[in-house]
Amino acid sequence: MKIDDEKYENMMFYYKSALRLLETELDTLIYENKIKTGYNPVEHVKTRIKSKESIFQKLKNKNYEINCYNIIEYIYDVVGIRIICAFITDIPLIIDIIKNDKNISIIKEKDYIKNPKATGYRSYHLIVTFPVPTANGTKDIKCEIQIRTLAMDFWASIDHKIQYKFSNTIPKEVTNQLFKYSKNISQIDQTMVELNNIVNEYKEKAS
Ligand code: 0O2
Repeated sequence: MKIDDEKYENMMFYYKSALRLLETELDTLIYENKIKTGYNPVEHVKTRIKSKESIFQKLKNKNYEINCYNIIEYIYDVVGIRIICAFITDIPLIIDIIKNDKNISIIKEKDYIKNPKATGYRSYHLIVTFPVPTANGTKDIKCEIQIRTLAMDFWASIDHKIQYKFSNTIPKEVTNQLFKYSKNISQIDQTMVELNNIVNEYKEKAS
């Protein structure tokens, strides 16, 4: 089915606005938290708007007809924001910062750290809505925020490149190895927290 180009572009305008506004909101939250606590749990933030091809493919995979209504209703990650942190213990701090914000409404939470995906994928996902001002009042736009450590991001980025979208067509040996490395990365994440704690205790005693 063909989607009307003009209608699609009009709809995307609001998604692009939501991305800009939510990114600014997160910048402010991170800044204010640093002023309040003296600690910044965020390493960096990456953003993207999902491509038209990926949106259509995702609707097809979910067996939905390709139209604007179904995009708005069933695709949660047209706006994607990824927050990367150094330590696994930073993740709950970032979740709290977002949950305490009055403008962001959480509609779904997926804890792929407590319950990793069968591939080995680990990350914490928040599906949220963010209000975008329009002449007729505000429009609540769905956005996905992924929160993960540098190590989880390293694994997920490589997994995305080499297997995620074609996991059925690649040798089992590759999927098995990736799964194994995801476990290794999880252990490294734990060890980094322990090392950081040792250094912090050492600094405290020294001061
Ligand atoms: P892309 O290309 O990254 O955008 P649902 O929320 O149930 O309607 P959805 O959105 O498939 O369905 O949920 P899910 O499984 O939580 O996946 C959301 C996103 O998480 C994916 O978006 C990926 O970005 C990421 N993800 C999920 N599983 C994996 C995985 O095994 N490996 C990697 N590398 N990333 C994963 P997209 O649209 O599938 O892909």
